[in-house]
Amino acid sequence: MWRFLSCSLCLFVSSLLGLQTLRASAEQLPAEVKTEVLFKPEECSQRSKRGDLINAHYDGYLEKDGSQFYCSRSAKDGHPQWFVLGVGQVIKGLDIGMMDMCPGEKRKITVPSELAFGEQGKGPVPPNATVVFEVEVFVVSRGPRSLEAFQNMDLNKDKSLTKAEVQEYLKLEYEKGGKPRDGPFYEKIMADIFRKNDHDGDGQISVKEYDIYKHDEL
Ligand SMILES: [Ca+2]
Ligand SMILES: [Ca+2]
Repeated sequence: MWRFLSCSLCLFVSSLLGLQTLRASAEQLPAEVKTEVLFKPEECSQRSKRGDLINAHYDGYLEKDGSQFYCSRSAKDGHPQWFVLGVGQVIKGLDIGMMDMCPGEKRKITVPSELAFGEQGKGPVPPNATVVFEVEVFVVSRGPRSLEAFQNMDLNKDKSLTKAEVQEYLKLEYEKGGKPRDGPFYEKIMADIFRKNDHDGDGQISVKEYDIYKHDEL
């Protein structure tokens, strides 16, 4: 009975306010990312935070009809994607919704258009579309974006990182996690990291190139 009453009250208030007013107030609400944990491993070795190097699959769907617009499982030969979390390498909604995830965890993340592809849309995503991502995280690699990590990686202390130096660091990270990998695996990661960070293409990541916090201070 109470539910019925409150519902009719709500309808009554809506009709009083009129649709225009409701729309205006909806626009004033800050856009929010909704996350739903689909699977969480019992053991959580590492929780993702800003600046971590993440390896994950993410499939994207339009909320309105559930149609799929992106699938990292089939795109780029189906390799999970590497990116640094929280710094604008993925859409803002994923930077927010993928915080505090464990390796092995799966989430459904619903992102309003303001934090996804906005008023323009992109490719198959129409303008002003709310999108839903199903993400699965494989690797959370701690703090490659801290100065401390840079100094640890920079073995010869010349304030520049070669592929060999970055690879050595990642190798240790994976071994710590009990998952040593083979050569081709690292080659792929190295290519990806250098494509994204070695802006002048000289084969080294300088301190300046490494500093990607600059474009997105939270
Ligand atoms: Ca160096
Ligand atoms: Ca460079």
